[in-house]
Amino acid sequence: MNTIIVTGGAGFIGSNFVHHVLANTEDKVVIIDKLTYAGNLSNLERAKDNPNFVFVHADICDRAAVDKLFKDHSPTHVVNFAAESHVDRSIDGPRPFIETNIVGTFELLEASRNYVDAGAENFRFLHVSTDEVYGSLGDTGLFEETTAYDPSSPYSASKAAADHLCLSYHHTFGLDVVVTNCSNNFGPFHFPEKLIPLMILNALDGKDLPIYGDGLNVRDWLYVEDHCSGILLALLKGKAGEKYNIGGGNERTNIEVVDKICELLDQFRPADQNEKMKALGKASYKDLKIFVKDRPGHDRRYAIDASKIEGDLGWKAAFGFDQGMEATVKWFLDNMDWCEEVQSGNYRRERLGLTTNS
Ligand code: NAD
Ligand code: TDX
Repeated sequence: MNTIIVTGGAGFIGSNFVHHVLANTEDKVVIIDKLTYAGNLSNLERAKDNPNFVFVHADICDRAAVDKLFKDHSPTHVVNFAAESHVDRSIDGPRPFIETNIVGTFELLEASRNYVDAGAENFRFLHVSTDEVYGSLGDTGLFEETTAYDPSSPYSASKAAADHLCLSYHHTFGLDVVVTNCSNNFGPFHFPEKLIPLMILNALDGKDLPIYGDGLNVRDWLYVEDHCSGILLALLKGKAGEKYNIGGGNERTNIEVVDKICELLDQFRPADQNEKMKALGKASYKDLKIFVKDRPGHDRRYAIDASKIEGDLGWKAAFGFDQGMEATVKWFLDNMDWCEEVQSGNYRRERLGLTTNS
């Protein structure tokens, strides 16, 4: 049986990964999470009585806490999700991105190196990263594992730095490290600052659906469950020192994504059954779309070539875009209590990430 330390396990993808591991393996998961605005224990409610589940409230930058975690649980694996993850927030305030994404990853790597030096065997460190490290594509081409890094935002620059640090620990110290770079995820427990959940919740409230710039920026969307299966496969079967790109081949413009959400809401919660829409006199959620000032430094297009993880490890996405979107919209409609709860801090779906000169 493996013992997997999952950093950031109370966030969006981390919590989905915890549920995926508990449902598909006999392994034990030990979560370390600082519970920032993006971390919510309610994401883990379903797992809390599982004997293979342990939660530790701590910061990955706190080396003493990380060392204690290794000592207490003797992990076979670490999967590092913990991060500041929102590009717009990295424009408003980059410092926490440097601290958690770079320094926090460094502390985890140092703790791992000492742990292995002290005699731990068959230990692996998997770092969860993003396609944003590769920068922006033009109209054609795909990101491959060998594509040069060219990050645009403080967020993607901090993730790029962490990726380099992780792989340097493999090359220099022989630590067993794997890095995965995934495209945009969506699904249950997605924090409502991000495009898809923000649009679902604003639409249901009869609020504007703010599309940045001309709305033609392209993202390659992947249902979160498919990302989790890719990470688990890379963790158990990937080759040390390798990078694996993960993506669904679902390129969509932001306008297409928002239109899809509106179509699903028009079907599942028609405007004439929504008091807020009735009060506005609007017949379709599409009537709420507005174009707003663009994100500073907005990357135009991301698209992943996932042929390496497909060919070498046999990974395949199980969910198509439409299928994943339907499941996601239904999940949000069925979990409005969760939506209320995670927004009970000081975030009210306001516009983030505009610089003074933008
Ligand atoms: P998220 O913001 O929803 O969750 C981040 C989690 O990390 C939260 O639970 C938070 O409390 C925790 N955390 C933050 N700082 C911490 C610290 N110092 N110590 C311990 N815990 C801390 O993020 P997400 O969308 O679930 O992303 C998870 C990882 O996947 C990130 O590394 C992100 O870069 C990467 N990623 C995300 C996407 C995406 O579409 N969301 C795509 C590719 C890669
Ligand atoms: O209100 C909005 N309007 C809008 O047009 C928001 C919040 C976003 N957008 C646009 C910006 C992007 O082109 O939608 C697209 C997606 O935006 P985000 O949801 O903020 O995601 P993105 O910036 O693409 O980054 C996401 O995918 C890669 C995650 O947040 C990262 O953590 C991950 O690394």
